Amino acid sequence: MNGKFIVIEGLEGAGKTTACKIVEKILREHGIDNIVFTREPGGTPISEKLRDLFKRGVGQERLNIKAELLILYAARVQLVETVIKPALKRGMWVIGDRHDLSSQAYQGAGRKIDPQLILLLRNMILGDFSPDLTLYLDIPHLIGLKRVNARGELDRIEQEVSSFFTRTRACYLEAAALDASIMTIDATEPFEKVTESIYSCVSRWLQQQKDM
Ligand code: Z5A
Repeated sequence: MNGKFIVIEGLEGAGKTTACKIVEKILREHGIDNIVFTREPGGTPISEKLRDLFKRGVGQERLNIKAELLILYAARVQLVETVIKPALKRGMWVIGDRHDLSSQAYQGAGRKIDPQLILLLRNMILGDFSPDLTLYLDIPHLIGLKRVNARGELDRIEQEVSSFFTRTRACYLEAAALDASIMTIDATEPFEKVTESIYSCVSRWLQQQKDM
């Protein structure tokens, strides 16, 4: 099989980091060892600088929401063009901790940025590039927050109000309902159950890829 791009999405604390490791384990069990990991925003030296700018801002200056969106797309295109596409071309498999759907959900629904603007940016910057499979780990914001609460200082997004995350989650669920390449996993379940669901989704999908 040629390399594929598998993305893990979800609100914070959904268990994305854990899910990336489970997907890696499944791929290795299927004899796929040429795996690259990415995270967004970030994943290249320039994109990591942009991540820091996005997460922390600069001093007291308020980051305009359209500037925020552009920072995210700058980081994304740098990662896609210099890491993801070259890796896929070499036949590697890429496991991404977040990708473009995060911008649709957080900036589009959460920040209420005009969907036309996001679509325009998406089309101009990414064209028809998209993940082969997305696992969306669904969790209510407050449950996810409880899991990550111990981490300390909150970043700009983590300081948002509950309604922001309610809109963000609704956007994820709507996207998953409309797009067969996005599979929803109930991330409120205990580890063992979530692991089982990921195994079942990814194994089924891998079989479909082999049959194609
Ligand atoms: N963002 C955006 O706005 N627009 C964009 O386009 C992009 C991103 C790409 C990135 O932050 C922020 O950027 C993010 C969206 C925004 N902000 N928010 N919110 P990040 O990379 O620093 O953080 P994150 O992406 O939200 O990930 P996270 O907070 O690290 O969560 P996670 O990776 O999903 O969770 P985890 O680390 O795997 O697990 C968290 C804890 O829960 C950990 O202690 C686990 O042991 C525990 N856990 C995991 N699964 C379970 C289960 N099943 N039961 C119990 N406990 C569990």
